[in-house]
Amino acid sequence: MSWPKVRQRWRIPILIAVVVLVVLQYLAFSIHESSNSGSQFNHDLGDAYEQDARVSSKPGAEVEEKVTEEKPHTVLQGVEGFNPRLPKIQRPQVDESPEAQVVREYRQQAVKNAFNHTWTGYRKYAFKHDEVKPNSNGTVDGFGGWGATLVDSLSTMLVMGFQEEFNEAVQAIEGINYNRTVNSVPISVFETIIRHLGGLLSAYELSGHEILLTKAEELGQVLIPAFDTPYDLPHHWWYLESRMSRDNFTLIAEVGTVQLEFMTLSHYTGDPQYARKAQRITDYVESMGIKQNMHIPGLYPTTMDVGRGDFTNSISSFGGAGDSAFEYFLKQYLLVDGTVPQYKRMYIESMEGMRRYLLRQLPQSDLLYLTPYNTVSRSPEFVMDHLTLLFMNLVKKSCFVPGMLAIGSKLFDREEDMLIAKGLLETCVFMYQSSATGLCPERWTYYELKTEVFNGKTYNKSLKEIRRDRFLLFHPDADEAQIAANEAQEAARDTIYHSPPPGKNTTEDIATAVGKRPAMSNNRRGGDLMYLLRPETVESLYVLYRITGDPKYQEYGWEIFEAIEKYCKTPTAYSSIRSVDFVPTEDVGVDTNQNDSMESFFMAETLKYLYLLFSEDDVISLDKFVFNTEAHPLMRRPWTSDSAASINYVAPVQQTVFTASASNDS
Ligand code: DMJ
Repeated sequence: MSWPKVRQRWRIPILIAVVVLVVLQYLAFSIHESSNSGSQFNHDLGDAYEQDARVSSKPGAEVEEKVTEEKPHTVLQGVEGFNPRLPKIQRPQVDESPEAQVVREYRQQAVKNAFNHTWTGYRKYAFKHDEVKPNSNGTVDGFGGWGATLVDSLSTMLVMGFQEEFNEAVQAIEGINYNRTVNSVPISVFETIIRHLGGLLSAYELSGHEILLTKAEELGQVLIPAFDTPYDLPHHWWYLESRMSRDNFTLIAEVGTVQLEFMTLSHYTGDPQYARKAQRITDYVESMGIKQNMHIPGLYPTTMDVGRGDFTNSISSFGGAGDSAFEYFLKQYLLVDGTVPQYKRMYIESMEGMRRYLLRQLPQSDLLYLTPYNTVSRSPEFVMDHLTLLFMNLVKKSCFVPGMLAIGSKLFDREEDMLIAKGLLETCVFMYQSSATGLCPERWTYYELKTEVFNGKTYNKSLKEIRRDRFLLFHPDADEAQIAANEAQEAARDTIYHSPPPGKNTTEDIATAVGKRPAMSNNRRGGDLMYLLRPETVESLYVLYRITGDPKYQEYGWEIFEAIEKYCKTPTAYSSIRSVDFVPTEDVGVDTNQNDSMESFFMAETLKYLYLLFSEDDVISLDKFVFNTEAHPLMRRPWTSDSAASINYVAPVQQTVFTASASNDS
């Protein structure tokens, strides 16, 4: 048989076979692409995606692989396929016993019910206003009147799975006019950025609703003139309509808490001006390290003049006025996936300063404190009030620090920071547990004139030890039998919580289960006794739980939630309270101690962190998200050092459908 003849005979069949093969291959490729959600994004992952494939074959990666195999990836698990270049933050996932799961889910549902209750009240009485007044059902418009609660609640709704409520909220948000305030009062640039801009961007990422990005950009453009100062430092108060401020005053927390939001806004809009502005501020703040009033490296003082570009006091604090600036050094580093060494440098310098000068402990005690510090006189801050000389004001806002330190400890392998984080968190929890209501005062003061520098000992004890210590605090002469009786009582309470009766109302359970706590004697504590529904301690509890897996953090969180339910709940929502040491009796209702006020961070932060404390570990994992300071999760992703300021940057995630795992069943 001659070759040319064979060729002739098979030419057409071979041609058909080739065409069929090409078509089949094309079809297979298309199916693979379309089944891969966020496929566009996965292309853009480039090297990082390959690295992900390499890393996932290492020991320890099986856990994550198991999770993605068992259930479909949802947006609450972050950018699909992203594996950070930085060390892992969360502990490896472990199996949960069926009993533990029942308790966890029961508690999670209780928190979800609390959100539902609050949203229903806000929607009914104050929809589109900044806040609802939870006792009188009035409204408050202190943040421009653009619906601070509405916007601040968005990401919590998505995390908890309130899809219908979310859709309604988005429709309302479309009508916000960010070019005018409702009452021509000045806005706080800081609050607008963390609540509105952070809220819109996070919800955009989690839902893909374009209107949220449009609104975020509208707001960004309105805010940019507030940064038109010689060194790009933003004004504190800003008259939006007249584009001016009444003075040059600002705080380090306000200057240092725009970066996450502005970098994310540039990323999604492709407009680099926001990220560039944020970076110029960071560069300038770092350059002030050698300027006047900056006496200790990393301990940036709290107040600033945006015209002169200098510090106007010498007090450094991790409480209000300083707090989130330090938090953002670390979080910027996370957002850019460790590609900008400057953020790490600034964070570590500040932590070294804090460790050396601000961290104190009570004599003969393991309780750690952070105190505001005068960097010129080199002394912890004394605060004079009309009663006494107060020492060691532990402002409750500092309770975000344990979470920050714990994350930093994992990222930078700083073991001692983890010890300090655990110790400080015990102090924060102690502030709750030692009040009559189980809630934390706004400001906690210890009447002692002597303190010690941190000596390496911390109050990092087991739940059993903590309970024993608490009992002894109020019953110093108790014998072993009484201590054992207390233990039995605590165990009985645990049984109630750990065996939720099906169908029973959570609030009723809690009301009968929580007994009256004894008040702490007056020479131990003073200060501002209000509880403002603040989130910082539960934020740190969530972080420490996700990192260590120690169930005591869930127990602490649950106790705090119970106390909120018992003393803060109103028929409409939840209210801050006047005194954490006042326990209303039966003849005076709980409302006598309530303030008729609920800031939007209760829904944005407090309830979200409590919910996540009782979620599965892969829901908003710390390895996939970074929270802005208002608890709005932003997705971590591959990053190049100039990417925020470049329009040719990783394309936005192509998720347009909300796929939260939780359903709205409350
Ligand atoms: C929130 O608005 C933010 O967490 C901010 O950083 C500090 N204050 C409140 C909550 O206490």
